[in-house]
Amino acid sequence: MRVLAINDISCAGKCSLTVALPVLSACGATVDILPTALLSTHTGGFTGYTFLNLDAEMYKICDHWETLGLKYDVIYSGYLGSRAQIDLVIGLKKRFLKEGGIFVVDPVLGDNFTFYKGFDEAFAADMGRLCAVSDYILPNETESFLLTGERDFSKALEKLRAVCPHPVITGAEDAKGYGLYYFDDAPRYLPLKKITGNFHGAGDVFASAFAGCVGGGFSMEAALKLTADFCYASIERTAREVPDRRYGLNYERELFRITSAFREQ
Ligand code: PXL
Repeated sequence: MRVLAINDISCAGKCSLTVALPVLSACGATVDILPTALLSTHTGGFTGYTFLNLDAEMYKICDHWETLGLKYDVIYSGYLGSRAQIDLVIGLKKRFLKEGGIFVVDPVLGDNFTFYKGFDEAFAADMGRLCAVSDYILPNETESFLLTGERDFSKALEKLRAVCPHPVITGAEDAKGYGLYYFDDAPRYLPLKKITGNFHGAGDVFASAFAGCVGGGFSMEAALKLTADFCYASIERTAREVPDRRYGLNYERELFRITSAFREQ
């Protein structure tokens, strides 16, 4: 399986591409990367971080790849550095996704019911257009709200499903408890255990593992269960081992869950 991971490089604080590469590799993928921006850290909870937008370089990289005839089984996109990049990524499906390949979009926009720094309503509307050309989308509860205007997850899932065949709303907390709302061939709910706290980078660990599992041949349900187990174990370990939660998940020693599932597949 050959995967293209489109995301930023946050040099410190595990998230985005520094997470996507090892996690997708554990799924047995050969991973190429298209970096969207270069930051000293991610933007959540840090001040004074550096940010270099890579718009111009992305166009050049893609033009070169076209001369090589590169094609991917899976394209997975996460944090995008500008609205212009959204149109570029929409175009990549046609240019680089194999016939029958899978396009997974994590519409990174915000958390805790606020936008991440640099994002706004216009960005969310453009992200909606990217969701509309994808096979799987993985909004968290905040992003689900920003994309649909719905706080009720069943209604939000219905709206997302009108746009994309397989939406997953992650980290959804409501009267039912905590879990995933998703649509495979019908609307479904997967209850999960919750560990209290704000764990930066958890969404990227989740999206990378899910893209690798579903791209690697697991059913949507099996991919979500395996991904959720891996994330839970990583978050539990992080809660024990990492005092400063801005630096991301200690997922490394939990990767065996993924590699062993692929060995048994
Ligand atoms: O984990 C999402 C993410 C990715 N990349 C950057 C971010 C964030 C969230 O804050 O700032 C640069």
